[in-house]
Amino acid sequence: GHRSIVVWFTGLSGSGKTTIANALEEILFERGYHTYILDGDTLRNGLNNDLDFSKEGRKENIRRAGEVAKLFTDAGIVVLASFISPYSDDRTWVKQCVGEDFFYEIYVDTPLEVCEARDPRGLYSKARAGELSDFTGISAPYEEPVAPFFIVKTLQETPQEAAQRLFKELKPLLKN
Ligand code: GGZ
Repeated sequence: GHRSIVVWFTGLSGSGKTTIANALEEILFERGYHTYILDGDTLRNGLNNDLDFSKEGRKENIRRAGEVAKLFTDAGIVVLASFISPYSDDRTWVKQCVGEDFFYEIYVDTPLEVCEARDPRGLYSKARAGELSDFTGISAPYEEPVAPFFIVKTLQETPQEAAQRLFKELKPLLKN
């Protein structure tokens, strides 16, 4: 068996959170760890489809995500959570919810200009055109993590390299 922790990816839309979480899941799966991916986009299509992108909507989104993450760790599963989670106090809330020793914050630090240039779903251009309100980085804030466990500079390494480097850091923490 292994310890179950929450690996919490935070960063802008299009920063690469989901891609890195998926790459990490592959590494963990190959080594026999039990994992579950919790993703903002997925949760917002189901459990959280009643929530908007206001500060309050995001707070409730993150609160529920934190509670769900806790349930999975109780079940012995390593949770890989990807949420923009732009507000420090919401992230701190999750840390308290799952327990400080079980919460590892990963900052996917990709500059806004790069996310906007990638714009995989055309959301930035919609936000710039005023068709999407409260868009993180454009018309809503992103509060950078002050002391993240791990930082990924996506311009300096591939998602696979980042996931490998992250796995090396996490490995000792996953031991019982
Ligand atoms: C930010 C938005 C917005 C607004 C839709 N602001 O990159 P994506 O497209 O595929 O994933 C993003 C997702 C963000 O959901 P989260 O649950 O992670 O956000 S938060 O933690 O802040 O609650 C993005 C899409 O939803 N999206 N409108 N206005 N992202």
